[in-house]
Amino acid sequence: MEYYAFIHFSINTYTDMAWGKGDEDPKLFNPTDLDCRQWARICKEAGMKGIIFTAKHHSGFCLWPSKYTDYSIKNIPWRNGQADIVRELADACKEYGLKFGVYLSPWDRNHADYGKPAYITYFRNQLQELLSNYGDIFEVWYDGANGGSGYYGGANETRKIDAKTYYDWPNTYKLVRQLQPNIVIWNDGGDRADLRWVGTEAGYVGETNWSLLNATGDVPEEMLRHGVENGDAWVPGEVNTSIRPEWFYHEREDKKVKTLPQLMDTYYHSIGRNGTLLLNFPIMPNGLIHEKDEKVALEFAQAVKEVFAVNLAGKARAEASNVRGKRSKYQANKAIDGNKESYWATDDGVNKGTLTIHFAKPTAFNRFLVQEYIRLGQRVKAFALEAFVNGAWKEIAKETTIGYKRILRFPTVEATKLRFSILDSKSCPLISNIGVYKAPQILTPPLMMREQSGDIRITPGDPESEIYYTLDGSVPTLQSNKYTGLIKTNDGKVEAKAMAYNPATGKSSALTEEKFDIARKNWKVLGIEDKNVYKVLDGNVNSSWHQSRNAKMPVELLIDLGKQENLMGFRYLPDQNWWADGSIITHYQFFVSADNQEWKLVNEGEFANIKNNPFWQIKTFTPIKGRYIKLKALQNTQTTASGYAEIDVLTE
Ligand code: FUL
Repeated sequence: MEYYAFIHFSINTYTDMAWGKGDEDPKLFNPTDLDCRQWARICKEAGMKGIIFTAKHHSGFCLWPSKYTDYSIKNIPWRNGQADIVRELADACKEYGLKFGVYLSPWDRNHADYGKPAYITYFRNQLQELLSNYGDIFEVWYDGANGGSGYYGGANETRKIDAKTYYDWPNTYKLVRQLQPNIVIWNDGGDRADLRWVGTEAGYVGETNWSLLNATGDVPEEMLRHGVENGDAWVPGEVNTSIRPEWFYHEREDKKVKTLPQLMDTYYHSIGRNGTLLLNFPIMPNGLIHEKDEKVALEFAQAVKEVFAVNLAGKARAEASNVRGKRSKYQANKAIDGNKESYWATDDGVNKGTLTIHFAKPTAFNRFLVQEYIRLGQRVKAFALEAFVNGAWKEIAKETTIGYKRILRFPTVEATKLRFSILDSKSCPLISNIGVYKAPQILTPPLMMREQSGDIRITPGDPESEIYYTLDGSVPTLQSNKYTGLIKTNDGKVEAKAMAYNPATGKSSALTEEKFDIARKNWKVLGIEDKNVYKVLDGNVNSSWHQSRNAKMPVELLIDLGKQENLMGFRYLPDQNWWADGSIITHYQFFVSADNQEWKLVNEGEFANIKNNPFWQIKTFTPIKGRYIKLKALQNTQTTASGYAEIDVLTE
């Protein structure tokens, strides 16, 4: 399956939220132009093999007319309550030759019984509906977000559950397998299923990636990311990520759709690391996928096709240090014959070996693809790659696992021979496929940041490229300013645009666009001695600061803006390396003051799904004049040490 789609659509599409609370008015749901065939067409053209659909997200709102609840599309004016989107999508998938899967959130912020045993019956009844009435379901996705505040039938309270025991997964799995014997069950790791979460929604799995876990015991982040070398349960990793920063549609993200280079990175960091890729499309309120998402998804498919169009090893000669029983069935060329069912194998007990590819003439390449014959298990623990350049072997890479598929990227080399060495393996290695490719260069859009001084720094993603930029909102061309170092600005707002250009190929990158608000030049963080606190104002998204571990919640960050401003919102970026150290604020209050004496609460609430998706949180409020701001963290993902990468304001 390698590559398939997630589709996020629910009641919160209409409230601009990441998670519905469960009390949203169902009448809001009104996809005037709904067209599931558009979704299926795009996924098909994008080279995806199936679609997993959010039949019910955390809000509890059902996109099929479930018998077991009133909180569904059967009770809304749209199409007189006669629609069934699960059915429409299942039919569209059939038409386009795609597999169909469902996401059913265990956490239900609408249901009165959530947290009680009765809810488990409800949940299973819903599974029964979804897995019985819509044909073959290839995957069921449960989601690990569990318990918290919600509407819960009007109780409006916080409900905690013990995720290990509450859902009684073993019995639910039995039911699932009975209803859909060929299904793949996804789980976040806690209860072993068929596929595991990789511990992040950022679009990557570990470079070392075993498709194994232990059948019992806890599954910490580390194991989600890398699997377990000697695990006894086959649970490969699935990399789930969205084509935009968030899972649901938000108009403000129309300019934040991932770029082709970002998606290519995701490809190499998921499919290229023995994972599958589940890429999400958010559906707009009108019921369609946005044209920008479509465009880049199709470009992505085309770019992947171009990279892997010609296997340069295909016409080469392969030679191996050892061949199992010296039989032609297992000889070296079985790895380059284009047939995944045949493989190169060594004798029992020979867990090391080399396979050398001799090119007919000096050949330039920058990608290496290798696959194990996975039906007989994942075996290789370490391997290296060398190229024969100017009469000598030059090491290109030294890596660990391979698994179903491993792809390496490296700067172009021209060589007459390529040596693939297995340095260690659990038992004799079985290599079913090797590919050598010359990928065309894709220019990465440059990174742009505004330092606390107000100066703008632009960093290219590719050392061979030049950068051109504008500060007036126009699209940069080769006639625009060429970036040579920090750009001085006045202290006001700046709309900056930049692109990278490669003079060798004449190609340019996608555009980077940033709207910077006022400069933070004269801002002072009050009441904190630690100078590192200024990392929250330095514009560098990768640097961060944390409140002391001993500080008890709530904690505050108080900033003097230096002068009065017309404030209308704030932005918070959590520590981007939160699992290493920091803690992310989930519930907050934001205050403004003219004099640091009298404070006004201007905004409060939740940064929904921020832990899994730690992007910029943007909150707006009724405009107010003020010189001092205070972000009060009420709750965070850990109990201590609130972490901040950046704090910024929005002004009128
Ligand atoms: C998360 C959810 O909380 C998000 O809203 C989204 O559905 C994502 C796929 O999983 O845990």
